Amino acid sequence: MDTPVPVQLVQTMTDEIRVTRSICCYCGTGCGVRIHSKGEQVLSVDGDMDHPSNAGLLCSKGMALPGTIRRDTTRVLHARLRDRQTGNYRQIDMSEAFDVAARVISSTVREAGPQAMGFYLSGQLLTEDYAIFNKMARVLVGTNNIDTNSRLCMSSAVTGYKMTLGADAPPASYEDIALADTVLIAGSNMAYAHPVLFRRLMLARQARPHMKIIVIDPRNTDTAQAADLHLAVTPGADVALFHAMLNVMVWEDLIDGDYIARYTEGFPALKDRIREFTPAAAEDVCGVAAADIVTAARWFAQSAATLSLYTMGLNQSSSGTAKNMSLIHLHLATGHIGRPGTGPFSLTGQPNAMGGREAGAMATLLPGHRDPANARHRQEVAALWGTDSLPEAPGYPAIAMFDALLEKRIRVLWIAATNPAQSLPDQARVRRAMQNADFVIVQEAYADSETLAYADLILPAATWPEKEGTVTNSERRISRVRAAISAPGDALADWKIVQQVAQRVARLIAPAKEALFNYADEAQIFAEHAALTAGRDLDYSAVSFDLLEQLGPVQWPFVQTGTPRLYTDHVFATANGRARFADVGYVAPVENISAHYPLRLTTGRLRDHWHTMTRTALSQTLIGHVEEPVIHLHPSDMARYRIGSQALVTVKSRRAQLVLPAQADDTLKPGCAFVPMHWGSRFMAGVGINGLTHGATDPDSGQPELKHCVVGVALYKPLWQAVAWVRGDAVALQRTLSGWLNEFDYAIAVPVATGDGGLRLRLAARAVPERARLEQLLMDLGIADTDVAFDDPARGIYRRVRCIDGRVAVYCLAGTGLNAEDALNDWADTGVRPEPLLAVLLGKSQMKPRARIVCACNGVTDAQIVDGIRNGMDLPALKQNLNCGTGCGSCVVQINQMINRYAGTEAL
Ligand SMILES: Nc1nc2c(c(=O)[nH]1)N[C@H]1C(S)=C(S)[C@@H](COP(=O)(O)OP(=O)(O)OC[C@H]3O[C@@H](n4cnc5c(=O)[nH]c(N)nc54)[C@H](O)[C@@H]3O)O[C@H]1N2
Ligand SMILES: Nc1nc2c(c(=O)[nH]1)N[C@H]1C(S)=C(S)[C@@H](COP(=O)(O)OP(=O)(O)OC[C@H]3O[C@@H](n4cnc5c(=O)[nH]c(N)nc54)[C@H](O)[C@@H]3O)O[C@H]1N2
Ligand code: SF4
Ligand SMILES: [Mo]
Repeated sequence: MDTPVPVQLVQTMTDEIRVTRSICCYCGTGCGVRIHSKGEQVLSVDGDMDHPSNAGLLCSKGMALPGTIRRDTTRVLHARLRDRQTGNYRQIDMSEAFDVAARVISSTVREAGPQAMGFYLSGQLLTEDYAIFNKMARVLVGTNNIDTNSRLCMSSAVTGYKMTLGADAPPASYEDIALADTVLIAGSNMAYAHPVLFRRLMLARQARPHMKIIVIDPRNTDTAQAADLHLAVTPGADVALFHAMLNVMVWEDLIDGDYIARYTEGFPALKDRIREFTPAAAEDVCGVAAADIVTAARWFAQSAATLSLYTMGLNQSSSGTAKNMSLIHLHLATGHIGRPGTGPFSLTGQPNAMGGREAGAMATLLPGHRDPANARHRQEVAALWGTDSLPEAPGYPAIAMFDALLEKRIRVLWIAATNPAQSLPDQARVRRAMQNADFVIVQEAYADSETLAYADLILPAATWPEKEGTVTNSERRISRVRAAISAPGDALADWKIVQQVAQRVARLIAPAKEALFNYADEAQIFAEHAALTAGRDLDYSAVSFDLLEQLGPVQWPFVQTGTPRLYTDHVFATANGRARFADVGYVAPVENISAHYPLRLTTGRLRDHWHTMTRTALSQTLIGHVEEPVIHLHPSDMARYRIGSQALVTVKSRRAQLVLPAQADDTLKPGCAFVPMHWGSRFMAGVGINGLTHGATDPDSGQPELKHCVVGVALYKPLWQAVAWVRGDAVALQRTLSGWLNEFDYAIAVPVATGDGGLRLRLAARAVPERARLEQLLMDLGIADTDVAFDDPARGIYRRVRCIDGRVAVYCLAGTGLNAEDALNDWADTGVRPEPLLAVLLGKSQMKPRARIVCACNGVTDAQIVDGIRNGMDLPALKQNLNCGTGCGSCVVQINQMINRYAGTEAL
């Protein structure tokens, strides 16, 4: 007889803590992580000491990953189909969902032709996901209409590399950061967007005190504050600046004539072109002092090894390709390439934007860095994919794809792992396009993405840490992503969803092709993909899942070993082996300032949020760094337009307007404004920041100018305002209250990091809202009738609080008597003790400003740190006493800024 297994033992087995080595799912640094999990729960994440890209380091977002993994309704758990008539969704099982998708796609192809179908994907898919999507689009549907959000991100870097060096390949490695003598950082806020690389840079400088850091950014960011030289360029004017640097190098004979003669072509024409870009002439265009341009040129040219790191400040521009090329020129002219510590190193944004470029899952690319306009390339790929030919008609890049959708040239769009209802520019147009579509499929992992509202069919996707596959990071390093837990509900890995739909489409329109999608697992897809790189610049046909298991992450090209550095023989990837100087001129941004739109608005990232926040808004530790969207304005502009700190302003562009609180920020150039990209229509009235931006693109890369549009600001004078706070699950509360946002000129609903958490709602209007609506709002807040109420409904005044078990559970302060500051600086100890709150509601006490989290890892607030500084603590003392800055270290720059500002001051 079998001995029964003791229950205790079974439990220990399933409760065992497993450690899974994988990769962080956020930025293109591609840090190795170790996921500690138990059953289906991720307990914690730490840095993988053995991963060469981060050697154990992680930033605040990486550390906070466990808080973003929930298996509840924050996830898309099941497929849902919309009834076109009623607009209602019905849950369906996965096989019905696959059938529906297959029927829609095959009938569209049959009736309207392959060009009526479009795929809009993401730099956050794994290489295997891309590979199968790409094969489905080109082989089965027969269209090149496949593009990704990398069009908004890396496409100018791709064209910049191809047009100068001949191939889309960042030539340097992270180890070069520690070997450089001059580091030029252009249009990159690494301290926020690539924090682990920034840490590596700071450590490198400690070890090499002579290292010079130059930062080119219109804002004096945390990154710029660490620089030896900050060039506050006028937004959009980088080409003029780089040309002027080259002008200085030529004039002062700092170029490497021998290098130029032996390894490059095209220099004479460029040399003629840059003659007029004297530092004095450039000063007017790019707003950087001529003397600083000269210094930057000398530091760049005269150092033994110069490395450039650059990102969206260059790429997201109508002259993004020219910006990339004119920076690469500086490397070619001085020979700072192909040696340790040198090179033009474009940092990738998303975790697998590189993989997408390698897999060729974009309208302008084919697998293995091939070109869909090249007949030989098409033939090579067709042969390897086991089909006769690939489509010739050019596909639409992202912006044009949504235009085509608007104009019904594309009828059906399949969207995966991106949230275009927030991240694409000119939202009004994008949203109209999706509304206009015959059918939209949205394959999504998280339940609150704005784009889901436009879906006819919702497909539940697995996400990190539920997926297996590979990613390639900025330094061309291919790493394995491994699943630590299973996917919740019906969610499936993206490639499995595509496989199921593709096989069904094949059965309906091309039965012979069904077998082309017979993959047993990720390793097989990878093997086919890797074979497509054979003989190409990126060749990693020798890499397999087995090899990655043996060797760990490797850098391409990988023939016998990986390649840390490209072009060490100075033979470039062009037809004749010579790198090319391109004769590019300076072209100003598409929009120019005018009397109505006197400010240049730029947009970008914050340290602790990721894009449209579907994940980071779920983490209690991440939401505290910056809780709400504001518009940053220079103090001189605030004075000019008579805007007080925290006052609400109307921000108006040629397309839309938005009401936001203004925040004085002297890190901006006068005449410039900044709004973070993260908050969309889920969190605020309107459609978010991309209502304001425009869709004009770079002519070579098709990348939109997300970093520049012109706006006007005017004080918004609310007649009526409200601030409310509700304790409870922020996601659930948000869903209940989000319907209210568009009833007001200004409205936000954001999760709260401090105190009891919950949700904060702020509203403003120019008239007192209707009484019935306000009373309905009190109902939705759960304070329709309370013991304590100070109301004057005629004036829209409602001061309500409800306490449960001696703690505040919800309050609302609404009325005409509030000034903006009262409403914006709401209660510090949210929900803890009722008495002081009651005093505030009665108007007998002032509100205290809220504390803000500085150190996300250990939850240390600005108030605590300022207190410590005022008590004489320096950085080591603060670390020791408060524990701040001792986790991932992402906040150390900010703490140092606070020390500079508050040391020796006293509390008022
Ligand atoms: N915390 C966090 N990190 C991220 C992300 C995130 O969402 N959150 N996203 C990832 C992704 S996909 C990307 S693409 C990267 C982006 O990384 P970054 O490009 O570093 O981030 P941004 O904040 O978009 O823009 C960088 C800087 O460009 C500056 N800039 C604006 N206009 C100009 C200009 O004309 N010239 C120059 N020289 N500079 C200009 C802005 O002031 C800003 O400081 O970050 C990645 N990492
Ligand atoms: N104004 C302005 N706009 C910008 C930018 C800017 O600087 N300024 N930057 C641009 C840039 S560089 C970028 S990269 C884009 C980013 O823009 P988006 O790609 O729209 O941003 P994310 O929020 O990362 O969207 C990813 C989506 O995929 C979902 N998801 C997560 N994991 C998975 C998965 O495994 N499978 C599937 N199917 N779904 C998943 C997430 O919940 C989320 O909804 O924004 C661009 N837009
Ligand atoms: S730097 Fe931070 S966000 Fe980027 S991969 Fe590393 S841990 Fe993740
Ligand atoms: Mo990006």
